[in-house]
Amino acid sequence: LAVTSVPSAPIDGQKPGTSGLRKPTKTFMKDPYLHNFVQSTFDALKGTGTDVTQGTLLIGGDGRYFNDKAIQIIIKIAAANGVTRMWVGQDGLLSTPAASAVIRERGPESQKAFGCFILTASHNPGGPDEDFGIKYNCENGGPAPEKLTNLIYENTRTISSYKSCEAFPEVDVKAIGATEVKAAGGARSVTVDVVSATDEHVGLLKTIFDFSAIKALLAREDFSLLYDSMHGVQGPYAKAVFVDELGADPSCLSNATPKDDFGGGHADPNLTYAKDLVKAMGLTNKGAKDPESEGKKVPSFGAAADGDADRNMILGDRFFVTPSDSVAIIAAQANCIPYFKSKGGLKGVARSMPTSGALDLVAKKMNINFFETPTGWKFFGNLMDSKELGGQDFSPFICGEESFGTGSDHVREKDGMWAVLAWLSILADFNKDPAQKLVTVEDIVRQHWATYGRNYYTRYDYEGVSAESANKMMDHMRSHFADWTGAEMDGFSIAKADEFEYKDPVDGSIASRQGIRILMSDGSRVVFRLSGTGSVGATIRMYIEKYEKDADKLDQVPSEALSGLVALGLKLSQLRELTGRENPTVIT
Ligand code: VG1
Ligand code: CO
Repeated sequence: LAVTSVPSAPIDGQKPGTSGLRKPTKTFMKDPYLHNFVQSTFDALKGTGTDVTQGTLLIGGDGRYFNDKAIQIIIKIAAANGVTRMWVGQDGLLSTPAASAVIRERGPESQKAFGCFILTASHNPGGPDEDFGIKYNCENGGPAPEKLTNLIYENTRTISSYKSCEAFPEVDVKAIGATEVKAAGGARSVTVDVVSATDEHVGLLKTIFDFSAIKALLAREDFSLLYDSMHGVQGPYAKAVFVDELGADPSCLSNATPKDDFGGGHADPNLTYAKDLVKAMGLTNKGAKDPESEGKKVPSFGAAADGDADRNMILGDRFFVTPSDSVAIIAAQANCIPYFKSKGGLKGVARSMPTSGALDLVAKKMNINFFETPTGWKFFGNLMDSKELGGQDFSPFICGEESFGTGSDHVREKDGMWAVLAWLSILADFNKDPAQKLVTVEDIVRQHWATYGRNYYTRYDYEGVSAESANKMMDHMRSHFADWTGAEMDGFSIAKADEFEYKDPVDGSIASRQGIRILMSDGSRVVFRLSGTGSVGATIRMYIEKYEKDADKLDQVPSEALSGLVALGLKLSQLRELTGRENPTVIT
């Protein structure tokens, strides 16, 4: 356990974004890129009073290329920084929600995890020529707050050396069990324990949902399921939940073996990238019924996860559920889930600003607490922990984002498996009587629209734009807020144009420049943001929403219902002129 202090120097651009630091894998593989970031995190933890010699450090990742090597590097640096106990997910794996669950659930008080390094670039592709990433989660199981990530970044700009126990033996992450290394003279010992990647998470889910009710649904003759893990980390969890716990046939799982390049695919569960699943469910990549599926039998329920398994896509038989609708429907039906029912019903909900207002309508009707936060899961954590932080109790709590992220306060991350089990619970509740015709995903969504109205929604992503032109476009809009506010344009009346700023109601911190909003007087919106998860250049996101209450207008094709607003957004932003990009890379 001899500690070496290895000279180092600052490397530019190590600022964590929406969810951790993501860069090309090759950048991460070049020493001391990872070392600097990990050491800077330890220095930031010491600076904020976390005693890393107590408790446990958790380490795991989504299995992408360099996952295995990165783990060994982190173990050596952690041991040198005084960490005495580490847990590593078996095979080096931990999904993002499972990491959150392990931090919160595993071990006696004296061993509880103080934090976790999760090795993932989430939905970004993996492999030697793609992306790698790292994020740090705190003892509440949630992503490090901006306070901490800013401090980590400051440290990366002044670092002059990192510490490492270079002689620490390679840990075999395949086999469950502990490796203990004693310092010469026995003054100190460090234990690295390879632990199950799935036990805590699956155990926690079993306390939330009625597994026997879901089992009964899966046993129905007229019900079938297809779950696509997209070769990300979800495979082992999907097997543990659906096959081992719920007794489903393994054939309902596709791409369930984690691969370090996600099988060459783009492990992002949306209509464009989850194309095999979308096709199998009888849909086109625009979410419309695929004429080729006419007369064919397709599964009643389909779902997919991203690389680190915190995202989810929900599909019915030839039917796409938008993520914004999904979170609203789960909230409206929360009492189908024992976790919420047993706590006296849902008490609070939140969505990120660009997510549609469908959830707002549910909160209003249920008369519960509602919050609109900036993009990224870290902002939900304070609301969930409000009571512990001396504020109000908003638990039980549900939140979601338009980017296929949904979850609750059972952990402090979005949780792809949770969302799927939530939908299966709702379906199970609607289909208790095996003699009755199956109530489908589509039936449930249409019923929701009939009650609340429909929030037509779409997101246009322009990937790989130059940072300069993207910033120019944002600045161009900023300079026009005043003349747009109150203007009538192309049949729309603009009530307000501004830039979203969030004051955290729990700790009072302010997050500014969180997206440009052009709000119409009828409640429709066009929102612009620059992505904080890319690894090179800039990605522009344009979010479009239109609310429709008229019962005769609930069945429009979204792209048609939204075309006027899309045109207005492109015109006002001058996106085409300023970036030279005619069409988006992805539409979700
Ligand atoms: C994107 C999504 C955001 C999500 C984030 C992390 O961020 O828009 O809603 O929380 O990814 O998800 P951005 O800054 O690129 O828009 V994940 O599954 O990549 O951790
Ligand atoms: Co993810």
